[in-house]
Amino acid sequence: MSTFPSFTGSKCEEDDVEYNKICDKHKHLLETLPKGGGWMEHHLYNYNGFWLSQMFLKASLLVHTYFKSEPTDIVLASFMKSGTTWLKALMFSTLNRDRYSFSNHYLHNNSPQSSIPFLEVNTYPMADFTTFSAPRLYSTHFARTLLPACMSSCKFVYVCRNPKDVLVSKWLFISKLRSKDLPPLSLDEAFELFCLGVSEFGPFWEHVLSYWRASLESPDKILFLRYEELKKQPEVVVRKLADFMGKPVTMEEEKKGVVGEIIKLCSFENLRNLEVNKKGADKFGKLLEVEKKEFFRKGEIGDWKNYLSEEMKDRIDGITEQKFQGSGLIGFSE
Ligand code: PAP
Repeated sequence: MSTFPSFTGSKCEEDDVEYNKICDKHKHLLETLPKGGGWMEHHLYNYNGFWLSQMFLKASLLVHTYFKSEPTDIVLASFMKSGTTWLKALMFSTLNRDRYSFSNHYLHNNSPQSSIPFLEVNTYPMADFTTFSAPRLYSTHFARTLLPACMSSCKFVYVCRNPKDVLVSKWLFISKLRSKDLPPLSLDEAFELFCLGVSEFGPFWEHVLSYWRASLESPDKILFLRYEELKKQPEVVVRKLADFMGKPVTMEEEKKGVVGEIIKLCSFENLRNLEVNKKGADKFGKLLEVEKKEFFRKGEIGDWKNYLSEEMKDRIDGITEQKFQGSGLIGFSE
């Protein structure tokens, strides 16, 4: 059964030769990598085909150096604003369903973000993931090809979402986090950057394809989900998750309505209205703090219709069709 990570803090940055080498490499990369317009900060940096902020570029180097995966790990992977918070709650409560009662649950007093930590924000000192009992659960926004080779033996749950909803959700979210030293980012500017692929952890399409291709190669290792499918058929997806995580729903649990309890606990309305998710902030490493309420905005399919013009819709749909062509991946019609 999964438990929580601890942070050893045993290494001192100044004395750590290896860490200092990474800092030098990071500095060199910041000076030499192609730059693009940042959403939250001045710039993003194109590293091995993906756009990362300074902080996550360094995190990538640290993960490659320090992180040791276990074959039993289950990793939640997603592009930003694709349903990570929801999946964190669902995966945590599905895997740990013997541990908490639905009337007095961990998620009643703790945010979903705290239930499954991000790999890339726990990099130095590296979260001591070894104190997890198997299977360990953690999440990442990194594309599949940016992860260290050791992680190819892990299981992944990937959730993707209509890029038009992702764009709108991300623009509204980032507008609140954007550096106060920068002028506000207009929707037109965000749209242009998104279409060019210049978006934290993106391009969106290459991100999705990195996991899609891996899921075709190893369907038993990667469960590929869609936010829209989860909205429409949550029972089907929760059963799939339980099977995939090696804890199928039993006949007895079916009779007790356990699947329905998990869905109710993790529903947008329930999570958003919990006191714990209304106040305070989630901390992501040393540098990033986000008001918990920002993770619960509308939680709907198709809210992009309230923001994007017909022309914008056509352009994103065109890019999606072109990028996904021949991949076997069906686009997002809604
Ligand atoms: P992250 O990338 O910052 O971790 P992520 O959780 O992936 O964010 O996405 C947030 C979106 O999921 C928000 O979408 P919206 O802006 O279109 O509303 C948020 O409202 C939605 N969301 C959060 N929790 C749930 C939930 N339980 N059910 C459905 N949608 C949810």
